[in-house]
Amino acid sequence: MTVQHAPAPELCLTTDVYAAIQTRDPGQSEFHQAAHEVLESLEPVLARHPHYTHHRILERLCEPERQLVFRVPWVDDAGHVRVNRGFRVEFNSALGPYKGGLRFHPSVNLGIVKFLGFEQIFKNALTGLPIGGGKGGADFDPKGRSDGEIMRFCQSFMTELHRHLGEHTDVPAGDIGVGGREIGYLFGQYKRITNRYESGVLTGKGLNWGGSHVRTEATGYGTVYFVSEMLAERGQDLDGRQVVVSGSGNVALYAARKAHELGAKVVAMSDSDGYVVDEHGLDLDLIKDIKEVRRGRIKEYAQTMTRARYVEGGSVWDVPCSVALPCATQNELDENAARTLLAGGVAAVAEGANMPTTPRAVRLLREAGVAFGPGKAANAGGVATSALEMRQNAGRDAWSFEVTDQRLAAIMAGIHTTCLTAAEAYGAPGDYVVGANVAGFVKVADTMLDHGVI
Ligand code: NDP
Ligand code: 2IT
Repeated sequence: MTVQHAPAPELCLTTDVYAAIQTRDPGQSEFHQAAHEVLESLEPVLARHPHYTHHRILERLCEPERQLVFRVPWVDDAGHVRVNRGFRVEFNSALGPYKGGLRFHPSVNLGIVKFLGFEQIFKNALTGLPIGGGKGGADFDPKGRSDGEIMRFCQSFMTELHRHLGEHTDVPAGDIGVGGREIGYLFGQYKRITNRYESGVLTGKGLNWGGSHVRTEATGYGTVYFVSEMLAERGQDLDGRQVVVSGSGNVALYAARKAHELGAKVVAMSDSDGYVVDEHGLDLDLIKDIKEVRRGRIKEYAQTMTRARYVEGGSVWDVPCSVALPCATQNELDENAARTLLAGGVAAVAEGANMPTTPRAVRLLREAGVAFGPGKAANAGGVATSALEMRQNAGRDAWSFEVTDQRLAAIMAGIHTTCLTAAEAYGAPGDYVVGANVAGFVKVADTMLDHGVI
């Protein structure tokens, strides 16, 4: 069906939409940044397809379908009542149920959740799987909290959030500060309140109770599969390359692992306190034990491995490398870091984290001809494997590690091709930023047109 509309009263180009966002949501700087990056890629698309403008697709895309902000009261081990703020931004459900992680970190606010939810719309579209975009979390700091405190917090969080979730409605997963332990407590509470064993309501579950093989590894592995695709495009590979990974959480650990498996040497990793350098290549089992099992700090690596060096504070990007994988948090790789990386001869940068590279740093790297994989494409393996988990849950099925890993690798290769094809079609050959933004947008926008004005 074709809906006939009079031409829009004035042509709303991306700058007008951006100005409106700034006026309407002042102070949401991360959301502004994420929206700006997408909008500036879309000028040629809008010029070629004026119907997107007539139907106000940009304005609709930039306004979440629903935003939830709620109180999360809980009791700490000393018996004191604590109150945190919880969020869920259900951004866009054109392609499927809202899908995206939960972040527990003291920095979380509505602007951060909106930036993450906005990115998620396009990332999820790129996977080719039927998932819409959303994100959530709380300004809760899990650091130093006991298991009991984490459990009570998760239970209180889910007591409010459960009414908005469902396998066909909204399906959260993990993000910073939310891993397998937290997903377990959240799932337990959802099951208890609803009296439903609804496996598909959360992803990142344990293997005994509906989780998928490879979901734990998927974001990091997928990022490195994407790097391999970018390098292969240039007739190169990862073998023998020096790699630096920021962060030492879920994404960082498995990005480092896969880079190592493909013949690279991972020489530095970090956490929010500092970084470790090991010129012989980091012992990744030791890092995993410190961070994943002991929930310790990265400096403990240098205490055990005396050949390594720990640098308190500072920037992990000071360590020369040919492949840089920012896998910690937003805006952690700035202009200065980009200059240092370029001086050290960096060949590829892929964002395992969401928006870790500042706009100026992205520009410097792209202008210098570095293979730059934006998060929407490079870290899409996590949510893609979440969608594979949902598929297994829906079919009451469980695939092997090998089968799931092959599907992940195929999805990452598909995203790589999709980005290059879209970039070529819109006059920016080889530019993965333009390619990811345009390809993700067109799929969501065309679907929104099909669904009418909602
Ligand atoms: P984790 O909580 O497992 O690890 C986060 C890591 O980043 C830790 O090493 C942490 O250090 C560091 N970090 C977090 N915040 C800051 C900060 N403000 N400054 C410096 N370092 C910081 O999270 P994930 O590995 O899951 O997530 C990392 C990134 O990847 C995030 O951007 C997330 O949105 C993104 N992502 C995650 C996916 C997933 O499946 N988990 C999927 C796609 C993207 P410390 O311990 O000191 O806080
Ligand atoms: O940023 C992300 O893509 C995630 N945190 C994973 C989301 C998911 O639903 O698996």
